[in-house]
Amino acid sequence: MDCTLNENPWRDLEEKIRKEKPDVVGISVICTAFAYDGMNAANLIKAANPKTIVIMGGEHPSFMAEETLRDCPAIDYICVGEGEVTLTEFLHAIEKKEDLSKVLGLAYLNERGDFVYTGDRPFIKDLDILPMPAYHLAKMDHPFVTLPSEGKRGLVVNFSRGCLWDCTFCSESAFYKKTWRKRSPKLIADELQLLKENYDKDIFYVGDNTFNVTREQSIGFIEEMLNRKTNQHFWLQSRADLVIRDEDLLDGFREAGVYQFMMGLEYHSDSVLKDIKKHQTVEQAVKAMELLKKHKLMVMATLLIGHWNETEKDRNDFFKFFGKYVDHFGLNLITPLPGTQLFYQMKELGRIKDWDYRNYDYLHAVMSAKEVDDLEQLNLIYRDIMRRYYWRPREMLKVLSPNPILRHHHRFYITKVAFNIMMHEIFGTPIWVQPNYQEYKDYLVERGEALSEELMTLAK
Ligand code: B12
Ligand code: SF4
Repeated sequence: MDCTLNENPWRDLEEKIRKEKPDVVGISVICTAFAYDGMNAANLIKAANPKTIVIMGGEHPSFMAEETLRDCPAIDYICVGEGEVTLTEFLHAIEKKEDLSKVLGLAYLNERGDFVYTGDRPFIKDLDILPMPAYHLAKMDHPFVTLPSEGKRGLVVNFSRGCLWDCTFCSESAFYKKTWRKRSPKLIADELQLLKENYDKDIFYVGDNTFNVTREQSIGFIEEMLNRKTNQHFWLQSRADLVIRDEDLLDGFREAGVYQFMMGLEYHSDSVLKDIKKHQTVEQAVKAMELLKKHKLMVMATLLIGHWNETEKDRNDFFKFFGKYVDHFGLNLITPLPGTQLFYQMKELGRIKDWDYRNYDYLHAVMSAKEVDDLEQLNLIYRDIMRRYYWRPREMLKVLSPNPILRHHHRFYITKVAFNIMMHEIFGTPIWVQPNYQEYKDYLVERGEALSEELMTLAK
């Protein structure tokens, strides 16, 4: 059950638990920003059926296992790391009433309240042993499952895990301990073909952190897609240095259906890139952007502002630099996600000013910068850059672009994002809230639960 797609996120979950009385429920927390909602879900499940065993997984609970278990007693176990084998062994052990301390990758509090970690679960060596995702169980045509591309509903797919680099802010690299594994191109193509034939899906955001770590993988993908002729379209993620290395493959990528590369270019100065251990230079960023344009591929850059030494001049230069090159502007505020090197560095330096994990979504400042101590001021700076970017005549004209992807993307961002920011600033309306979103405390009120003010604050 993807609760983010429920018409009534909490009520539908509670009704399902009451009706089905499951022995075990697994909760997935894919983002730190969702940590409290995961905990709220655990509380609700226990309230609806106290006998249900709750196990939680995902990056955030893996990194913060003890804190999460102590903050939320409704969570019985945490799966630390990759889930498939651990969950299977866990369920067998529960069924046979075996000793759970023998199941690697589990964290829990024992009867005395001590934190227990059973040890690292080795990564699955060959991702090809995993079956095809159970798409028939998912709400494939739900209106919120959407990416603004060609006016059609896209889908996120995932064909590899991890990354070989170690950027200080990256939770993925920390979670997969700087390793990279992938599905074979044949299985990737089988999955894409199934998505085309059974669900009419032909536009994808490939969630792999770094798609073309090896040339062999890229060549295999290109060949498979050219052979299958499924006429599907992809937006891939990569690094500037790998795009440069694979220049000879860029036409092949385009012919295989790739329309855009998203690269983590982060900033326009080598000193910041060095500081965040990007292992990449501004010169490489420019070259990669030029090559992509030369080969008629769109450029999306994910960018980070809010660095400690950043000045107003830096931000203006940043805006000018990236405003010149990119088709899609992925602006983020640098965030010390738990588990990352940045988190431990910033914690030690005392620079983290906001510990409310709901704000750890790259869209809210949680650390101050040397010249801007006030987080709200940094949030305003962020929104101002976004608004300035999209309100430029050059960007506005993209809503009429002959390129359907660019046209739809910009229509979406200008009407939904830039307009939303403007309304927020004038009338204080909320920004980017999915229509069905309900805060847990509002659900508790709806349910008729009178909580004390103190508990209400805790019910994040
Ligand atoms: C798909 C995706 C999305 C989709 C989510 C759709 C959905 N409803 O699932 C969309 C596009 C909506 C999205 C949005 C956002 N995302 Co996103 N997204 C991803 C992406 C690309 C893939 C996630 C995934 O499915 N991975 C594959 C599975 C196999 O890996 P996994 O989730 O880690 O799960 C494994 C283990 O963790 C464990 N496990 C996980 N859950 C459980 C549960 C149990 C019970 C058990 C036993 C084990 C277990 O087992 C799994 C298999 O081994 C990741 C990047 C990535 N490559 O992982 C980013 C990522 C998760 N997203 C991220 C972020 C920040 C966001 C946003 C906040 C961005 C924003 N500013 O808006 C929003 C959040 C909005 C939201 N509503 O969730 C970050 C999270 C970083 C962090 N640590 O907080 C990631 C890691 C990308 C990144 N590097 O920045 N995202
Ligand atoms: S290159 Fe991207 S995925 Fe790899 S460690 Fe850096 S930020 Fe993470």
